[in-house]
Amino acid sequence: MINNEVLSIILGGGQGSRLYPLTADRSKPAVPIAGKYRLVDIPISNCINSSIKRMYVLTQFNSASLNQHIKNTYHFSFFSSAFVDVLAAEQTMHSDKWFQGTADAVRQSMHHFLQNDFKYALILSGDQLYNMDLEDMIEKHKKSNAEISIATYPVSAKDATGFGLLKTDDENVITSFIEKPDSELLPDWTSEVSDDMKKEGRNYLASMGIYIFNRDLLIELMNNPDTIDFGKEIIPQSIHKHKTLSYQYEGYWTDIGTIESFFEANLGLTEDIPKFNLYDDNRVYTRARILPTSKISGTLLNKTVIADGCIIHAAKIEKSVIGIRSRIGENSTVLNTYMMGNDSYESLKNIEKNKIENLLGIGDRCYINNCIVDKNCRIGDDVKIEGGKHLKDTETESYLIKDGIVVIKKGATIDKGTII
Ligand code: ADQ
Ligand code: ADP
Repeated sequence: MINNEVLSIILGGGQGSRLYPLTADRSKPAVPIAGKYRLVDIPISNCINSSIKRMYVLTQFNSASLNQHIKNTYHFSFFSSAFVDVLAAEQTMHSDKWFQGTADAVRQSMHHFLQNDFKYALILSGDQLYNMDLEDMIEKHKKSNAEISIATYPVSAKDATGFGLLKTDDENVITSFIEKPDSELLPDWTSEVSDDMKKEGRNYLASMGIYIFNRDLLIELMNNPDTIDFGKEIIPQSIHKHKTLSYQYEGYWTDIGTIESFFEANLGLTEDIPKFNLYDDNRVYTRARILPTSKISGTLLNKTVIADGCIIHAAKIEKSVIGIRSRIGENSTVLNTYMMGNDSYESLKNIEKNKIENLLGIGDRCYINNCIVDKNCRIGDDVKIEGGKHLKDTETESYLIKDGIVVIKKGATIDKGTII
């Protein structure tokens, strides 16, 4: 079934500087997550699971991998009106600039959206991990005759300053809003929340950056070229003029826009019952690859998820996510690590012919802890990487250290015997 009233707009990211170096040469929506998916699969799957099947993904630059991924994954029936289209910032007669902010991204792409018939525009963020029934949000929006709806989430004081905060009346209509307030303003911004949330100390209602706008209102708001951002301008300027509903959500939801939160979200998948549960009827879609099963020998595995097509001889892997086509050599130990995997295999013939010394993947006798290994890396034998808070933020040609997490850059070679 397709909801023909709704058009979905997925904000695929600005310059992606917070996720650097994962975004050094790919756009943010194309960043690999959970061993076999891409970031953009999360909002797209939420839409598909909610019968919303017309989607635009707005991205600052077009990477071949993003287009390829979308083209190869989301091919709907020839007879269906469903589509997923990528719109990259483009030079037009009216504008030669990159998207300046979230509202500007929507404004610059309005001419594409308006080619479609829709009543409601659903605006989603591309860097959040969650599983939400968006159809229910749309139903509540329609029922209450709102012009705007914002999905909201109770957060604690510690997290509150990182979000847009709001207050509502008894009917969940938003009465005030402030974008990322300074901590001295916080005491004024608590909200009435459920008993469960109170118990967890989550007394502030945060915007999840997920919006519904009625079509005509969106057109009107986008006609004002001075507004750059939804959180900074559009929402605070609109709430007193247009009925804006809060749609409160209390399930699992997390931002994955920074290296630290991205790392935590990935490792979170190794819990016995992960907060973001992929083992559920609500599917997360991704490209169907034809890969062999994973082959594991002599390895002690604990709290580890392993994608398809891996060849593993490690001694031990714990609390780690091992992505597609990963190779890990003998007597190696891998702890608290997200290894994205490889785009292709190295054939035995090639290895011999080219006398390749550092093979794709992790070599023999390595020790890797607190690490993100981007795709196609070559970590030589006897490499020791001990990430952790004792390490200072720094960057070299082949890796970056941020918040104690060592990120091996895409395609980098770490020579045998290196110690980090
Ligand atoms: P932030 O997440 O800080 O706050 P922002 O950086 O504007 O907001 O990003 C929102 C989404 O839009 C992200 O997915 C981002 O990647 C994407 N984005 C940013 N700039 C873009 C651009 N130029 N082109 C395309 N996409 C872009 C927002 C709200 C807060 C709210 C939080 C919830 O402003 O009120 O609390 O989201 O996470
Ligand atoms: P990433 O953003 O994950 O680093 P890239 O853009 O570097 O991905 O693409 C990964 C590699 O996989 C590229 O060499 C690309 O050509 C290849 N690739 C991805 N999808 C396909 C596909 N459907 N068919 C053939 N090659 C593909």
